[in-house]
Parts: sequence; structure tokens; C-alpha cells
Amino acid sequence: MPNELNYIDGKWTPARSGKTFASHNPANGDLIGVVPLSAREDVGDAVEAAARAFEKWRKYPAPKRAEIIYRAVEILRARKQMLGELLTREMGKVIKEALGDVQEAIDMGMYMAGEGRRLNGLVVPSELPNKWGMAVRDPLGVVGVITPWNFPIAVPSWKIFPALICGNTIVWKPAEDTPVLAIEFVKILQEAGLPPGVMNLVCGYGDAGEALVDHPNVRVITFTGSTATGTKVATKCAQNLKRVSLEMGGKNAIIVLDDADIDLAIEGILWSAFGTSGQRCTACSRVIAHAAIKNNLLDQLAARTAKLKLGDGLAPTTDVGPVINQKAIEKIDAYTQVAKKEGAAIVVGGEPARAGELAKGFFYAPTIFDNVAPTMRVGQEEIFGPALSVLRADSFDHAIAINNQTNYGLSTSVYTLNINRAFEAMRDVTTGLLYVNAGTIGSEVQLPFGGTRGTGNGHREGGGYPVLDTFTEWKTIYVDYSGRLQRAQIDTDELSSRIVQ
Ligand code: UN1
Repeated sequence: MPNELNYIDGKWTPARSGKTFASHNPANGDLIGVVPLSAREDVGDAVEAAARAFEKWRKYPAPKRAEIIYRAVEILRARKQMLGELLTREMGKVIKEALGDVQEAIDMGMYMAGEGRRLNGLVVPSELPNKWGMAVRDPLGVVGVITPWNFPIAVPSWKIFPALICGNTIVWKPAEDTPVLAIEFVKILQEAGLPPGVMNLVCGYGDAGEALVDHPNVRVITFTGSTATGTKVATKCAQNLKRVSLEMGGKNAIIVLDDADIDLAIEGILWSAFGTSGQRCTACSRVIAHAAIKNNLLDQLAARTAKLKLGDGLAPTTDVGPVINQKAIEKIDAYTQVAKKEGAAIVVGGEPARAGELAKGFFYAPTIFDNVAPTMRVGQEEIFGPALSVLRADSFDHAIAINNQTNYGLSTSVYTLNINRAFEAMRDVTTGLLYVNAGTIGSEVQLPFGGTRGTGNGHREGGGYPVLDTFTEWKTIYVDYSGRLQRAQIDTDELSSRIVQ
């Protein structure tokens, strides 16, 4: 039986209690690994190690930190196939997407290692002569990283690489559904040469995450997960004035206007709604179709959806893999019942899929709900599975209004061939990501990722230099080399009158 460990202070260690839990393949129940069931005391050990390591790591030059990240990227590249296959086995997404998950971490590592020779600050003129003014980025200390199972390599890389390049040390609590992948990721960072204590890993459930959030020596929490848990995390962090960056739910829409390329829109909808079995925070879970094309769109979409092949993500013929666990099946099915009760029509799917081999895993038939009104629960709430609601809009303005009318604000797509409409959408859509003539998924690491309203709290991650703001504190520095007392805001008047004369 594979037996894996926590990583604390540069050593692989069991939980102090000796307790463990198991990770299984959602497609067939196979055992993937047995990992430590960590408690508050283990988290405490990890935070102490990270706090000790910080004093050295923050002084290690950023370009040298970058060299370690570049080495990690090379190992990720060499192990891409192995990690991709493990990823499919531990969380279910089809192999092509699993390889994409690993590739996103490679991209992020390359991008953030480049920051090792930038980490730009500000240098600006002073209002007084012989005085220098600048602002530099200081690391904060120990960063607590809490990550989900749906992007078990990519999302952690969005947090770990930037936190490291900025000079912070880390304690990572990965999702309980994908601990073995987390262990593989940390092995790579260890092999790349991170000094002991800089990166620590504690496997466990929500109580281990809570201990990390509570710990007074953790200065930042970066969390991706549900809005309900994220809100609890933020409340606790507020009590300790701890910085917190949140990436949470979505109710993302694809708007299809009457002048759209319908074939292109259908490809985008199928990919965004049913890719990763709908388990992306960016997944399309609403189509807002203009009345003039809605029936045509829905007919074609339903026919294509019915043909999607469910199965083990390692099989080359599989279009849609399993969902993560039995609880997910129950949640998705509960929404199907809600949809029926609310008066929506089930056009395709609407039940767990149990035929043949599928009975061994957690499969739900790709589902479309029609006649969904914007205020219905299936028009408002995140389902996080292969379930898509179709809504009707009477005009462009109506479509935008429906799109903006949810408690989430992550990703929106607009399909139109009218350039003016595209620009109006760019102005009026209130989500953090907007795609024109492409689906709601597929962010790239060199641009910020994040959402408005219930999706986040204003931080951005996933790339782009704005992520550095989460992991650094601005330090403003003035150097006066005039050799006399110079008073800002006071001596400046006298000075300018002298110069003018
Ligand atoms: C997520 O679902 O948490 O844009 C992240 C995308 C991916 C990242 C998704 N690059 O869908």
C-alpha cells in the first residue's frame, strides 16, 4: 500500500498522532495513497519551521530564488506525463486536461521565476532637493496556502510560486481529495533545492486548514474553494488583521447573441460546461441565448450533449470523466430536483450514470435545464458539476443584465460578430474575466485571474504581476542627502519661489 508523508522542516514525517486517511480514484474506487491525517499540532510544527526559515529565505536574493523555481519547472516538465496520469487517477479529469493542469503550473513557474529579476517597486522624484523617494516590496513571512482538488497542480502553483519568489515561506494544506498530487508537487520543490522549512506540507481535512487560519504566525492566507468556507476564513482573518486572498464560486454565463457564429458558440459551450465535468470555478453553468436563435442553439446543443461519452479519464475515447465523490453526485442530483420543482425542463441528462463500468465510480450524465428564469436557484447557485441552465434574453441589454444579476462574478463569454456589441460588453459586464467569441474557461498565467462580488475579495491570482500584491507589503523609503533639515510640504513653497526668481 503506498504510504506518503507530510513535509515539515525539510523532513518527511507522519502526523504526530500517527493517524492517516486514504485517497481514492473517483472513476473506479482504486486506492491512490494513504496520507497523514494532520491536526492542529502538526500545523503548529509546520508554521514554526516556516517562521524559522523565513529569516534566511527573505535575504536570499530573488534571482537565486528564481533559479530554484526554474529547476522545479524543468522537473515538472520531465514528469508531466506521470503527473498528468496521477492527476486523472486521483481527481478524474480526462488526461488531456490533466496534462493541461500540469502545463499551467509549468507556465506559472516560468512566469514567476522571471519576476525574480523584476519584482518592480517605485522610484519617484521627491518634492525637495537632494532627497530620494522609493517603495520596495517586502515579503510578509509565513503564507498559509489552502487549495481545492479541481486544479490540484495548477491552482497551488498560482499561490506557491509567487509567494516563494517574493521571499515568503509556506505551509500548504491541500484538499483532502488530492493529497498524493500535493506530495508529488512538494517532492519536486524539494529536489529543485528549496532549503528546509521554506516549503511545508500538511495533509488533512478542514480542521487542519482552520488551524492554519488561526495560527498567529501565519501572515497571509490564500484560499481557493467554496464561498461558504471562504467567508468563514475571511471572518477569522479579519479578527487577527491577517491578509486573506479568496478565490471562490462562480455562476458563469455564455451570452449568445442573434448575430453569433452558432457553431463556434456550441463548441465553446460544450467545452466550458462539460469539460472537467463542470468542476471548474470558471465552468459555464448558464447559457443566455437571444430569443431569435435560442431554439436552434438548444436543439443542436442537446444533440451534441447527449453524445458525450462518460468514462475513465485515462481512456482516449472519454469526453467527460467522473465527479469528485459521492457527495458531489448527491449535490448535483439535488439541483436536478430543484430545477424540476422550479418549473425548468430537463432537456438531456438529469441523473447519475451507472451503466456497466460507470457503476464503480461517481458519474453524472451531462445535463441541460431549459426554461430557466434568472431568479431560479438553478439560475443563481453554483452546482459544480456537468449541469447547464439555459435562459432566454430578448435583447443585448437584457442579456447583459441577466449576466450581471448573480451573487458571483467570475467569468463571462459573449458570442457576437458585431464589434460594437463586443466593446459594449467589455464595458458593461461586471465579472472579473470576459471572453469574446471563446468559452468561459482557459485563463493564461500572464494575466490576473479572479472575480467580483461573492467570487472574491478584490485580490487577483493565477498570474500577472498584480498577484505580487498579495504576497508583499509595500515599504516606502526616503533618503535625505542634503545634510540639513528639510521639511516636506513646508519648505517646498519657499523653495519654488527661490527657483522662480
Ligand atoms: C479553477 O477552476 O479554479 O481558466 C481554475 C481556467 C483555468 C483555471 C481554472 N485556467 O478555467
